[in-house]
Amino acid sequence: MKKVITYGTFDLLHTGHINILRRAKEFGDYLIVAISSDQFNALKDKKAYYSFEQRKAILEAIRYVDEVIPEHKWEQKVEDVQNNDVDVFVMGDDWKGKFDFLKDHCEVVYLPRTVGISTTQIKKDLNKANNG
Ligand code: C2G
Repeated sequence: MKKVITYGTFDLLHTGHINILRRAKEFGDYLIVAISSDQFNALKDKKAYYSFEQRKAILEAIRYVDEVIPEHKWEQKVEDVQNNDVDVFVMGDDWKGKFDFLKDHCEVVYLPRTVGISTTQIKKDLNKANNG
């Protein structure tokens, strides 16, 4: 069984997230998603609208996702790849090059981001709509 892993916050789920999850799954048979804990989001200077538990439940409902694990720190990727026998690591290309150290342990793939959508933009648009 070919196993794929990807990481992210996946807050306010949108088609950009769905696109990368669908394409990541195409690289294997089993997709693990490591989603950022609320504490780790703080390290990324991100405040998710949905809690970790909510984001985990939402991701587990997606047909492309086979397993959801927590992401607590930047440094856990090598052990995640080893402990889960991962063959392919996939991330959006806004991260291009940042995780090449994983090439010693698995295939590393950066996929083009979906243009024109982001959680940050959704929040901005909603604030504008509500505040006139
Ligand atoms: N993404 C995408 N297209 C978008 C928005 C996001 O392809 N329009 C991808 C990102 O490139 C990333 C994944 O969706 O691969 C999740 O995005 P975020 O939730 O913003 O994750 P991020 O904050 O980049 O966290 O250790 C890695 C970090 O946890 C990644």
